[in-house]
Amino acid sequence: MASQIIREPMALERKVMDKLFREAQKYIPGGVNSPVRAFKAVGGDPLFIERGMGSKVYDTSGSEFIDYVSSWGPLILGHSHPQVTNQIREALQKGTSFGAPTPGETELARMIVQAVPGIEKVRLVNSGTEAAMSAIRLARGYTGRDKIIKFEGCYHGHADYLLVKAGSGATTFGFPDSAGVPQDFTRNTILIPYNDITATERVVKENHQEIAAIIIEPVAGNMGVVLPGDGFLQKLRDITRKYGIVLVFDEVISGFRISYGGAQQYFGVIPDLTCLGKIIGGGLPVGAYGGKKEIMEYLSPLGPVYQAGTLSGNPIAVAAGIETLKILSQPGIYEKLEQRTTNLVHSLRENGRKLKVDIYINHIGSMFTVFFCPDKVYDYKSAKKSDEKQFAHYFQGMLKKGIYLPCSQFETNFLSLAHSREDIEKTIKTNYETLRTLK
Ligand code: HOZ
Repeated sequence: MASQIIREPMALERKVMDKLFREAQKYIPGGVNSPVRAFKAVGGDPLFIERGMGSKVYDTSGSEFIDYVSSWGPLILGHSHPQVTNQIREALQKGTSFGAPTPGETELARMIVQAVPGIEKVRLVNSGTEAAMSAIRLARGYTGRDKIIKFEGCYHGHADYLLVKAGSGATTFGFPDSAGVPQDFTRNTILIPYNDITATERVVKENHQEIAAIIIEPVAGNMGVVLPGDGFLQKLRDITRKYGIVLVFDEVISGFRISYGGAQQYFGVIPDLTCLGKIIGGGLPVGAYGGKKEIMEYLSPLGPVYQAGTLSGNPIAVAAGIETLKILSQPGIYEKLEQRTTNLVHSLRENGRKLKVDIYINHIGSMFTVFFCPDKVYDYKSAKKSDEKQFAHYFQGMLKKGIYLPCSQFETNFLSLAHSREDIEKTIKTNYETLRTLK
């Protein structure tokens, strides 16, 4: 690998990749296995990635990019971290799946319970989607109620009743309410604008006997980064406690990302149930949901709520997750990530100010989004005011100069521990040059 020639991004004609994309489209809808990977919102065809190392990805024509997608969040240590890949290799020697308990599952569960304040017991699944739909079923089983509250622009995976005003690809492609979801399936989903505590209190007071759960991304990462306003999460905690409603934090993105104990530790608000994914699998497919023992013990085989999975707790994914969490548990890691991100964000803001380009940046921990709009972004409506055309130009300009960003205005940039001072300096410089072309 070391001897491979790294070409300047886009220096090569894209013929090889065009061919790969044409071939992919023959067999895979849209040529992608998850819609957010398509470059539809920014134009052009997606890169085909050959490999990743540290903060960089390399496409099939050998071009190098500083990567801020980080596989949409899991790769907080960067690509191909040697300790993680070693553990994966070791686990592989023993077999790939058993459909029976393994010691590693208990170890990962123990680490999660020790790290996340709201989790006393946890169940491993295979994706964030599974985690969220299982947590909702559990909340319904536990309370005996049907309705749920979700917030506009939050994305909790692609279960029918959660694909309502959903963020991520659903927003990017202009279908926040998916076709194929019977109206009847969403009639128990109540929608409220993010950060609107007045509306939440009113709706809860009017419907509390029917509401099983309030589910929220405590830091929204699927309409771009949107932060909870002062006291918002605490007020949700107070009102759910008052009415016996299960508070579910979807920390698939924020879990182990903004602090070792996630957003709940960062803000000091402890939910009843938590959904996890991404980082806890170290880059392999994993999800989890956990919470109060009393609620979790409603799950089969102890209780009446059913949920299952052949590959749940897969030993390879579990090995990658354990090693990732071991590294993250060392002191100073999150401070370092947050400091680097803050420095980067300050310089990007400064660039916008100098060049008089209207940008608004939200950031927390190692997550940030550059919105192309002048005003504060605090909910779905304000995020949607962004100039998506300008974003598309920006994205393409950055890509041409070797910076790989999420290909939508409504996604999150993720820094990893592998992003070096040089990477950040190059990103700031490229951002300046690219913003200048937008004027
Ligand atoms: N939450 C991720 C993007 N916002 C999901 C990635 C995907 O849908 O592929």
